[in-house]
Amino acid sequence: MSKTLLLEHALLPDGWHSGVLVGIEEGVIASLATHPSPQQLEAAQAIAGATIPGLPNLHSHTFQRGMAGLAETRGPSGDSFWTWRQVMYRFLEHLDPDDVEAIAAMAMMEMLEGGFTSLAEFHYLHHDPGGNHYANLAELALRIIAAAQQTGINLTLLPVLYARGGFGGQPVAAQQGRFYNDLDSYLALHAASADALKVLPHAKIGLAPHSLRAVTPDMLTALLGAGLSGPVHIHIAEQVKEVDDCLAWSGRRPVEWLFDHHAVDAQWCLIHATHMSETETQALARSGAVAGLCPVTEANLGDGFFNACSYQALNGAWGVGSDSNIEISAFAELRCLEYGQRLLHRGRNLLAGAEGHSTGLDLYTKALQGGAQALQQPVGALRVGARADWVTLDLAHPTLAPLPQRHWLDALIFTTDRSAIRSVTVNGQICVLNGRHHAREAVTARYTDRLKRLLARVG
Ligand code: NGQ
Ligand code: ZN
Repeated sequence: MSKTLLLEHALLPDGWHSGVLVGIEEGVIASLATHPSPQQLEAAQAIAGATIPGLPNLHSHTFQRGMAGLAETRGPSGDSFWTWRQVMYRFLEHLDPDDVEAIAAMAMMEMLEGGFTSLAEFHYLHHDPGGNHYANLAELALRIIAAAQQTGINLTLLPVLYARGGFGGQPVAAQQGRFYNDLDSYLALHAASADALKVLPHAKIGLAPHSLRAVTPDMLTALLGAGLSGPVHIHIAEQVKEVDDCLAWSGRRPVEWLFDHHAVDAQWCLIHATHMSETETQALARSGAVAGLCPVTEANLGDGFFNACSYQALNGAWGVGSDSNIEISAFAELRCLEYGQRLLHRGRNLLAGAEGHSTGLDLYTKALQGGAQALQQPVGALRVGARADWVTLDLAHPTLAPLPQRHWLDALIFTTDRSAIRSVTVNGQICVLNGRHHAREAVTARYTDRLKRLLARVG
């Protein structure tokens, strides 16, 4: 199916243009003209407003959307990332495949409504609450895929290897049984997931050792040598305790350890990388790998601040992810990243590339590039050959209407006003109009029903 659209304003790789003619074929941008001729314009459908590429969401565990609000009650002492993780593990004691699918659809729908058009799902929940394999090893991957199919988000699926409970090869705890595979069952799971993914013509598969805590060095080497293609994502150096444990185990810090033992390159995405020395920051920036920042979740979990100013000065690649999905908003992630640096360094406009640059536009541009690289999909730019994935802003909205073009992204990101989104298009199809996803009613009704029943079981 092909069509031709005339975008009133469009953010192209070299900046804003007005009156851009876009030809779409099979959901892909097949042609793009910044100065169309009158004949070219004849058959075009006019799209009012300002169109920007949809942001790739490079890191998420969709099921955690279901526990939003359940981990914000003060515990007996020392609430932390690790006590949050205990709450998360308890939540998982009752989650069944229908719940997983309903929650994933809800999260993906909210991602689309919040400006994310593609997603890397870091999928580590594989087995039933007793740790037993489902009849189909990839049952829960299938549920993630079904949710992507229902909502229309472009998916990169990252089946996760989780085989150990801590540094030094500690066995997984009972509560981690739902995540556990040895390398052989992981490879079988990966193959079954790749097979299931065929229903989504645009999807991509990658691989993900959960963290240096959750695999042994030998396993990591074997996994990387197993002939699987696609991006490699790993959680790393998110918490100070994790850095300390890694030092106690190996004498090296996590990022340092990884670079000592593996050829980290542009295929890689290091999730969080919060606690890095200057040397590690330089190594990561030089490697071409993407830093997968999840600023809203990192704030919620009390992780710390990413070394963004040094990293940016070294021109390191980065993108953003919604991780725990406590709040789902492309704009909020970028705002939170910049605000973290402002609070830390007591400055302003810290992640703008140079004098005169818009902070919002520079943040958005970097996150588009890093996100597309981390997903290994042709997304994140309005250019020929890329997917027709974009967000169209309402220029009659009071947040944008009074402003000249150069301030639009600043207004959007720093107000995080998603009501300025008029529509969201994925693979050339509108899936969100006037703030509402086309399946919103069905998705929210099922989510609410499943969650009520689940919470009655959790108690
Ligand atoms: C996760 N989340 O896998 O969901 C982790 C917590 C862990 C974040 N790191 C569990 N934000 O790292 O062991
Ligand atoms: Zn994560």
